[in-house]
Amino acid sequence: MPHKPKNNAGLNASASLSPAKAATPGEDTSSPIAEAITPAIHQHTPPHVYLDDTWYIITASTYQQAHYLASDQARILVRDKIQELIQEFKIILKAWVILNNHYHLLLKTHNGYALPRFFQRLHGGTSFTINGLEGKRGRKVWYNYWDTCIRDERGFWTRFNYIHTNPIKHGYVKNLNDWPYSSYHYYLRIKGEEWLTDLLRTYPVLNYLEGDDF
Ligand code: NI
Repeated sequence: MPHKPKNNAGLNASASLSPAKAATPGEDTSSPIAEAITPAIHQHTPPHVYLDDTWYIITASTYQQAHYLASDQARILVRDKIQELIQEFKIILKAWVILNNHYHLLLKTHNGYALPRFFQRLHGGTSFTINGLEGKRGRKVWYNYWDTCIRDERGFWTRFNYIHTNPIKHGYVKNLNDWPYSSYHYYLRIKGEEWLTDLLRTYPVLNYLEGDDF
């Protein structure tokens, strides 16, 4: 599997996180942050609602929530494919985490209609190899994905924290440091632990945010 240490931790986050933008949560003036607080809605069924230049949290699940991403190989494959495609689709990725049977992305796109194609490519491009790792050709790997539009600063940073604390929520680890497949390490490196801890304190994660399973 191709390793890309240069961008590993943050995937393409370096492109989206200039120090000035990150210094204060929500100072990213290029994002259309509205005042209205919209309750988090976990859409279990399509249609997806696409808006341009909008932040989304995306949750994508394996088929029947099977643990097809339980190996390092599979997780690295998905991570690297995400990295490749966000560049191709010019998506700004702010946070990500890959678990054993799903992943979460916090992203912004200038063209919401590109998202279905993005996930088609991501899932299509990884299914074959994941099945190959286990000698299971033709098996359905991915189920679906859900997008939730983020409309305010609190919603944004709560999702940011939600993603990074997800390995704890799912019982994989007790310490955020111990799960390598997220952007947590990237921010730990470039922003430091105090910055991350402060965000967690300011924007605590509500467990019901994206549903119990995810
Ligand atoms: Ni999750």
